[in-house]
Amino acid sequence: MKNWTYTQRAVATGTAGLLALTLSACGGGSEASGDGASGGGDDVISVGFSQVGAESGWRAANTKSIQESLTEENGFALSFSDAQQKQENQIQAIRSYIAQDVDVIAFSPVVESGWDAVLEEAKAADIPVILTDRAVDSEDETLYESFIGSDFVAEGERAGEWVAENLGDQELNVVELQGTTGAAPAIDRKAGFESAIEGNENIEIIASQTGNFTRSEGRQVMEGFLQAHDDIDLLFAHNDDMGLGAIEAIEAAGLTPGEDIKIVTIDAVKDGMQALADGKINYIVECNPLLGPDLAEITKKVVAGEEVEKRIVVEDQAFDQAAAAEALPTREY
Ligand code: GZL
Repeated sequence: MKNWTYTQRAVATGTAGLLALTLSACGGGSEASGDGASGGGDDVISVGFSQVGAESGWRAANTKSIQESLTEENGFALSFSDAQQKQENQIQAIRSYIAQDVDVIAFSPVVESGWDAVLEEAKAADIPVILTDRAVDSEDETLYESFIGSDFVAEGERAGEWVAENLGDQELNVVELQGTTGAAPAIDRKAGFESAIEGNENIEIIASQTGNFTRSEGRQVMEGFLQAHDDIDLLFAHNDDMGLGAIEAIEAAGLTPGEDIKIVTIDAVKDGMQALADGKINYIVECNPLLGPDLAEITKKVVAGEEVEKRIVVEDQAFDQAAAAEALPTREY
């Protein structure tokens, strides 16, 4: 597939709308022969994807959605790498995709900051970048074509609103398991939750610490919370997996999750929804991981020089215990 230069690609701008330019291929683009990329003819789009890792049930569902959407049958040659939650591994993977001269680079940035240099290198190589799932805090929005993902602030607000509406009429000591330090979902979910409970003097966050979005670290941190506090009323966990790890710690302490300590989480993956239906979690705000189809569509539009939206926010639902029992049989993830 030919590579397109930035100046020759239609660019959607906030004010001027689509800057429609005469689009023409910039000459022979090299076929990506990236490791893992299955080759293909001229009409195959080579994509290098750097994934955060395999830290949670959400991530596994997200990876599956991307790999099932960017298939050879659908016109793609996908190179996929797992960064094991390390930014340096993602930067290295992006640089290798630049060296392979892929048509498009896509990635889910493990943290918000520290991307400008490598994104400048992709821009200098005329390789468009698409962000999925998590955002970057780069000032220069020309460094990427589009962001596809959820509104994490809204997810945190929705969790906080449920707590305020259902439990806010009495003193409520909250402990918080934050996601990965510096990650957009961790920063934004915390901000959203705090804004929703602001002004309710009954609700106090008495401890807050990262569990890095993993079940094992969620359990370890919850063990520490339980040792330090004997008056915990509710756990707010930034994802189901940390909440599930915390349930193990709560039960090991002889307490009943969902009753002695209420639990609110975000994601709505199958294991979380099962715990919700079983009464061990009280409320879950969904974060839809099925971003593969949108990524495939946006990638084809970018390569074709068509206008793409700068930010594509996917729809999220929320579930209480009754809704979880009803939804479980048909959940895709
Ligand atoms: C959210 C995603 C988060 C999930 C976690 O879009 O980045 O990362 O909430 C996952 O489960 O680890």
